[in-house]
Amino acid sequence: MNTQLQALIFDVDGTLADTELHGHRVAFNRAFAEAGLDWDWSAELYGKLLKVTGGKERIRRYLDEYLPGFETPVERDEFIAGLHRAKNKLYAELIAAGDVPLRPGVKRLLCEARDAGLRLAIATTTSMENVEALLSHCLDDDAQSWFEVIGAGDVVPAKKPAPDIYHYTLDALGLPAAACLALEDSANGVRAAVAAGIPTLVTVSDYTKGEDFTGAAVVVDHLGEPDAVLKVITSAPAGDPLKWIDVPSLRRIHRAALQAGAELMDVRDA
Ligand code: XBP
Ligand code: MG
Repeated sequence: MNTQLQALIFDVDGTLADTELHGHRVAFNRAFAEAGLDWDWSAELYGKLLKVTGGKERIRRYLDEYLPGFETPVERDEFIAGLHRAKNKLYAELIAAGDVPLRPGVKRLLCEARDAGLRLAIATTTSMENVEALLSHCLDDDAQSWFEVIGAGDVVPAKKPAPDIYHYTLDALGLPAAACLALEDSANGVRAAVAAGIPTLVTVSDYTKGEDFTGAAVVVDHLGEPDAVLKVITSAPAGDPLKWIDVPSLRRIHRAALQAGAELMDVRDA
């Protein structure tokens, strides 16, 4: 099997940009206010709700856990879907207003990867319209076309930490897991990518630092830039210290992850 690195699969929220605190959370609260609800998701409460992936699923969990007696004015699924639609519209406005920039190193790495002939894909829990808004406003008008596959939202029934969205993306790329590298920011994302057998690099975000990233090939604070070097949190591959993530360092991380996986299998087989 050709296990050279051929494609990068990016998560969106928390990885391409810190979208949660000043993006999705604010948009949820505005949607609640527009609907005449006095719900207010503080930064702290939102951190707890983020353990549930998917905006609709998050609203449902809030109702179940925090407002068990709440009677929805229309049927529950319809009520949740309506709030979620409104939230995504407001989210797109926040993105268009420039409230959520890309994380350090993201644009540089995407451009370098394209120049090096690596294939690009996205595997995310968030809705397709949110991906489109982020890519076109923060990256480039035609940035959607940079990604051969965009696996998003409800295209699979089970969201992260289930591996389904990664299986969907691998199938669409026509590549084995070992030929790809996933970039994630959360424990739920790592569980999904690792369960699909994909070596995974983590850039932690404010909401996810301290989570359990077992199975990740390397955990760093961000992708880094020549003038803003990254910090390795765990598991740097042997060799020169990582300063910023570029294509050669991705190849090195990918090789080391495959080798570590093979050694683990040898130990298990022995
Ligand atoms: C993060 C999520 C999403 C977003 C909100 O996805 O869990 O639910 O918080 O987006 P990822 P939606 O890290 O996989 O990109 O409201 O569209 O779900
Ligand atoms: Mg994420």
